[in-house]
Amino acid sequence: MKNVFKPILNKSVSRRGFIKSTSIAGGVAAVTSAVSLPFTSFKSKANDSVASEEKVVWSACTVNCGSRCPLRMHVQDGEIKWVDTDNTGNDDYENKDVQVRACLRGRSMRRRVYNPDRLKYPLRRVGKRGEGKFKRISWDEAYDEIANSITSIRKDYGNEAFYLNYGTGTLGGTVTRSWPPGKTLLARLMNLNGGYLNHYGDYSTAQIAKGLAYTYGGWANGNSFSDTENTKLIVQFGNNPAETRMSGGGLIHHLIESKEKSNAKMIVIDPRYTDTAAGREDQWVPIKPGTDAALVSAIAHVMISEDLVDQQFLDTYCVGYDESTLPKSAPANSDYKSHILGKGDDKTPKTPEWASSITGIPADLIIKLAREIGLTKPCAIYQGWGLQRSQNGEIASRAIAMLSLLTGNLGIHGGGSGARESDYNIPFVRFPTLENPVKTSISMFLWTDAIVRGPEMTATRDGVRGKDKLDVPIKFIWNYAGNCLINQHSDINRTHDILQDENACEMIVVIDNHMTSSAKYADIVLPDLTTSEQADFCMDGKAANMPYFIYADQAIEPQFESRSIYQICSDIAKRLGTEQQFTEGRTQEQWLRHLYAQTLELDPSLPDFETVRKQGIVKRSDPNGHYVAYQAFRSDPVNNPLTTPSGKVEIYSEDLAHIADTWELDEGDVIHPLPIYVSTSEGWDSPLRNQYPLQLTGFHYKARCHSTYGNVDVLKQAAQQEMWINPIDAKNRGIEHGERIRIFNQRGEVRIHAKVTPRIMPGVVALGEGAWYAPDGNKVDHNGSINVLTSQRPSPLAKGNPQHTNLVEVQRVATA
Ligand SMILES: Nc1nc2c(c(=O)[nH]1)N[C@H]1C(S)=C(S)[C@@H](COP(=O)(O)OP(=O)(O)OC[C@H]3O[C@@H](n4cnc5c(=O)[nH]c(N)nc54)[C@H](O)[C@@H]3O)O[C@H]1N2
Ligand SMILES: Nc1nc2c(c(=O)[nH]1)N[C@H]1C(S)=C(S)[C@@H](COP(=O)(O)OP(=O)(O)OC[C@H]3O[C@@H](n4cnc5c(=O)[nH]c(N)nc54)[C@H](O)[C@@H]3O)O[C@H]1N2
Ligand code: SF4
Ligand SMILES: [Mo]
Repeated sequence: MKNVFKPILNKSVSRRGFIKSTSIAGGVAAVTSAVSLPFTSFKSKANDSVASEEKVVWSACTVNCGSRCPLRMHVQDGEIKWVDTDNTGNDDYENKDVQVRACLRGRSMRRRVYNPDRLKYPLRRVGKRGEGKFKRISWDEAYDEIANSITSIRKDYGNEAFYLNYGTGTLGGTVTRSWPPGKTLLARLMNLNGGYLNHYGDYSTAQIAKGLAYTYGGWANGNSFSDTENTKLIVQFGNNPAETRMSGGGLIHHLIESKEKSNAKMIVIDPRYTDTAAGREDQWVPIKPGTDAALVSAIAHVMISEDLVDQQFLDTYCVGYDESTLPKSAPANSDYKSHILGKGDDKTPKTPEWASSITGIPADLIIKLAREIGLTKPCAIYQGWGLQRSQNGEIASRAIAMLSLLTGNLGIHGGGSGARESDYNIPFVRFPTLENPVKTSISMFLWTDAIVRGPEMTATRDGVRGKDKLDVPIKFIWNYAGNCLINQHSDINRTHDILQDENACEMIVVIDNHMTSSAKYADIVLPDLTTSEQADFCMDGKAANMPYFIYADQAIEPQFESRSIYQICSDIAKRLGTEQQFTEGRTQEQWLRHLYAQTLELDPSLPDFETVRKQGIVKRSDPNGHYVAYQAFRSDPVNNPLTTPSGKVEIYSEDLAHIADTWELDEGDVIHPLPIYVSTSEGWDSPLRNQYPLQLTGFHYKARCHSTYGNVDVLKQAAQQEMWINPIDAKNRGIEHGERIRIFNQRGEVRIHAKVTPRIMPGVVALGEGAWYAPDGNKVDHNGSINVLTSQRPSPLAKGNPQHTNLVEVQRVATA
C-alpha cells in the first residue's frame, strides 16, 4: 500500500518525511535558543534499500471528546505511514455491530505523533514560567530533582500541599488513564507516599452534576439516544452532539438513525444554529446565554394555566411541586407552582411576556413551545453541558429537568429526565490507585486560589470538603496529560500572574507529548509516550446501546527519549523507596494481563487476552435494549426509591434550603431550594454591559478536542478558529466577514478573524474553546484562546467554572 498522506507538517521535512529539528519543540512562541540540540529525527528502523512489509497495528484515540475510536496504524520500516479505522461491523444499527469510525482528528494521529512540537527529552526551565526557555537534562537529573522536591515539600508543608491537576488528554486509557486524576498512576504514586489534596467536580459537568444531584440523587442519567426511535418530539437544550459526539462511535449517528425511524420532531434551543441542527431540526430557538431557566419557568406557566401538567405524576413521584407535597420545614408558598404563578416571595408571575424580555424569545413562541411540549407524548428533553458551564449553571440544569417532570416523561421509553443522554457500559477492572491518606478536597476549579490563599479557604465560603479549611497552600503540582495549567483554565492572565511567583507554587511538573501552553509553565517537563508507542486497553467506548473497548497495541518504538507514565512513576517510586509497592513486580504488559484476567472473572463471556489483542475491538450490546433512565423508580417508586433524602424527585430541596441559609456567598450569587431563574454577574442584564455589550459564549469545536489536535496543520485549515458574530452586530462595528478583530474585556484581549453569520443571535458572540494560547509581549493573544476572556469567579454551589458567562466588546483591528 502506498502512503496516503505524505509526511508531514512543517517546512523542514526531509525526503524521508522525518522532521529535522534544532529546537526541542516548535510551535507558536517556540522554545528559544536557550537550548541548541544536534540534528535529531524521529526514530524508525529505517533501511533505505529494502522496504519492510507493512503491518497493521490496532491503536486508539483516547482523548476526551466523549467518543473513543479504534485506529489501525499502517506501519512500515518502524514508521506509521497512514492511519485508518475500524473495518469490522457495518452501518446496520439494528444488529448492534456498528462500525466505529474515527473522525478526522483521530485519523490525523500520525501528525500528532510526528509533530514538530513533540517533546523529546526531559527539560528543566531556565527562563521565567511561561517563557518557554528550557535546558535539556537527563532522566536521572529530572527524577532526582522531582524526588528531592517531593521530600522537602512533604517535610515543610505536609501532603496537603501536593495537587494533581485536572487533565483529560488520555482519559480513555487504562494504564495511561489521565482522568480523574485520582484514578491515575500519579495518584497511586502519591498515595504510597502520604497522599495529596483531592479535588471534586470537573470542568465538563461541575454545575449539572452538583445541581441535578439534588433533584435526582447522585449523577443524573438521561435515556440513550437510541431510544429516540420511541419518541415523538426531541428538545435539545444547549446540546450539540454533531460536534461533541462526532465519530462512528459518537452518539450523533444514533440520534440521526433513531430519529429517522420515529420521524420525531426536533427543537434545538441554543444561541447558535449548531451543526446538530444543520437542517435536521424542525425549529431553532435562539436564546440569550444563561436564561434557559426563565424560558422553562414561562413554559411551566403556560402548562399550569392550560392544564397541561401531569398532576398524578407530580403527586406520586415528586416533592414540592405544589403545597400538597412541600416538606414540613418549607415556608408557605415556597412550592414550585406558587413561584411560577407569582404567589411566592417575588410576587412575579412567570408569564411568557416576563420571560420574553429575559430570553429574547417572543412570547407567542414560548406559548407554542409549551403547548407542543405539553401535548406531544412521549417527549424527550435533553440538555448538553453548554448551558451549565456558566455562573448560574447548577440551578439552570435543575430547571430544565422540570420540563420532563411537569409532563411526566421521566422513566419511560421515548421520554427522559432532562439530563444529557446516557448509555450502557462494559464493566472493566481498572488500575488500582489505592486510598488517599489525605481526605481534604477542593473544587477542581479553585486550584489557583489554593495557591495564593489556600489557608484562607473554608468549607462554607469556598466549598472545601473533608475539613473546615485548608491548612496549607498548594506547593507542588503534577500536571499529566492536561492543558488546564493555563490554556483550559479560566482567566489566563490571572493564572499567569499566580504562576509567576516561584515562591508560591514551588514545583510544577508537566508530563505531555507536546510543548503545550501549559508545558511552558513547568519547572520540569517530562516527555511521555503517545498511545502509538505503548500497549494499553482503551475503555468506555460506546455508540449508545453498543458499548465497546479497544486493545491499543504498540505500533512503533518510543520516540527520542520519551518514556511511559508507568516507567516514569515506577522510577520516581524507586527514588522514594516505594517501587515494589508501586509495581507489585509487574511490567506494563503484565498489568494489562492481570487487569484483564480480573475482568474476565466478572464477565467470562469476553474473549481471551490474545484474541482481544488480535481483533482490536470488542463490541457488546445493552442486554436491556435502549437505556431508559429511572425506569425502575417509575415502575415502582416505593421499592426503588431514588437516593435523594426523600427517595423522591426533589423539586424543592430541603438540603439546598439549608445550604442557602448557611453558606457565605458573593454578592449576586443565589442558591435556592427551587429550580428558578436567577441572573448572572456577567449576563444580559449586567451593568457591565455598558462597557462590554456583547455576551461571549464558548463551545466545543470540531477542529480539536479542547486543545489536543490544536497543533495539527490540516485540521486548523479544515476548520479555522474564528469568532461568530451576527451581521447586525458586525455592521454596527464596521466588521466584514473574515476581518481581523479584537475581542476584549477587563481580563484581557484576543485577536482572531470574524465569522459574520446569522447562525448566531444578535447580542451574542461565540468562540470555540481550546485554541492554543499565543500571547505577544503585551499579553494579547493572537490565536483566539477564549480563556484570556473568561473569569475565575466560581459558580455558587458547585464552585465550578463559569466559562460560558462573559461580557466582551469587539472591534475591527485597524489595518495600517
Ligand atoms: N473557556 C472554556 N474552557 C474550557 C471549556 C470550555 O467549554 N470553555 N471546557 C472545559 C472542559 S469541559 C474540559 S474537559 C477541559 C479540558 O481540558 P484538558 O483536560 O486540559 O484537555 P486538553 O486541552 O485536550 O489537554 C490535554 C493534554 O493532554 C495531552 N496529551 C494527549 N495525549 C497524551 C498522552 O498520551 N500522554 C500525555 N502525557 N499527554 C497527552 C495533550 O497534548 C494536551 O496537552 O477544558 C475546559 N476548559
Ligand atoms: N469536537 C469536540 N468534541 C468534544 C469536545 C471537544 O473539545 N471537541 N470536548 C468534549 C468534552 S470534554 C465535553 S465536556 C463535551 C462538552 O459538551 P457540551 O458542554 O455540551 O458542549 P458545548 O459546545 O460547550 O455546549 C453545547 C452547546 O451549548 C450551547 N450553549 C452555550 N451556552 C448556552 C446557554 O446558556 N443556553 C443554551 N440553551 N445553550 C447554550 C453552545 O452554543 C453549544 O452549542 O464535549 C466533548 N466533545
Ligand atoms: S477525537 Fe474523538 S471522535 Fe475523533 S477519533 Fe478521537 S475519539 Fe474518535
Ligand atoms: Mo469536558
